[in-house]
Amino acid sequence: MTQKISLTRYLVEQQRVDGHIPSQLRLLLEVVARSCKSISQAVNKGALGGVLGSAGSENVQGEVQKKLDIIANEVLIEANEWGGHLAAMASEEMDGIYVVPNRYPQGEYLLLFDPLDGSSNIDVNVSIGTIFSVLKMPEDDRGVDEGDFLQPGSKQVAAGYCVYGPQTTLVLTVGDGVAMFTLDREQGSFVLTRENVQIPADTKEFAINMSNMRHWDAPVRRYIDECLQGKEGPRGKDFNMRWIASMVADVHRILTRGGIFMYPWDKREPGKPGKLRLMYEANPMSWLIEQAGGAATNGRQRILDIQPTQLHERVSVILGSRNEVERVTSYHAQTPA
Ligand code: P6P
Repeated sequence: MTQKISLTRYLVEQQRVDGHIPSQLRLLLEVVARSCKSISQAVNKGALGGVLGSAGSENVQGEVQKKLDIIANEVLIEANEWGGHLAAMASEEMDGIYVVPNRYPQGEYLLLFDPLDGSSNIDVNVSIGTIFSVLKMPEDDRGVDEGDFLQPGSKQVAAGYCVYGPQTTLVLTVGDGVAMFTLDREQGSFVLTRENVQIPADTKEFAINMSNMRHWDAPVRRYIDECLQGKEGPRGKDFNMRWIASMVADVHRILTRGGIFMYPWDKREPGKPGKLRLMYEANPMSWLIEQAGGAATNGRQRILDIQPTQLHERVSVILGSRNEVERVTSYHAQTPA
């Protein structure tokens, strides 16, 4: 029987063999994984745990907060603030950064997260997830502030998500490929179930919210129109469509079997570059996708090269199977910005 490799053993071996993970980063990732286990348990209780429905408040994005959004955020803050590995945290659910209180030692890492992505799906029992990104504090000795977080996605030292679906699966990269760990509820530990994940360069499956079609820019309209024409059209093959309205679940499908995910700019709110957030949704997901051989752009630029100017800034996202993302990006290049 093949031996089960736990997340802890995987991280220790990455630290020992590849020197890839300093001990403080290993500690951080284990604490995040433990937090995801706690969030999974809260999510799985559903109505029995009195955790469904809205909390009656709004987040910085002006979105109604679900009770589980707040619970997940609190779990991540409380689990990570005392360990000495972090200087500060940032969350979709908090307006400003959360600096580790003086009563705890400060570390050299910055943790960013969307504590519960896809929360509109909570009450209808559809997969949701936690997305996280890890940066290092810039090398200088002054105190931590929001500006320290404003680093391009290429500076991430770790990124991942945990999807709370039929299985609870943690997906992680530290820059040496993508590994997947499934929660063994009997043992209470994450077990390695896939490593060196690779996305097929081509696909027949696209993910986009089709109800926004009339609002899209021409390059996106062209790409989707060609997919919809199927075998008889310029692509010469039929396409399938999926849209779970939970980025974690859509990205997990793409990492598992390929595909292209698109949340492009649209003219409903022309002043906004897109709906999804750069720092704690697009950047971690884009790194995972690239580490698995895929591509991720905003239509015109590699997402990981974008220099952020605001903590909660939004971005247009096109990611997944490399040849498809390059096709959509080429259509944008043929159209003046
Ligand atoms: P729409 C969830 O709220 C989210 O941020 C992503 O997880 C998801 O891909 C997208 O928004 C869904 O947006 O407009 O289709 O509801």
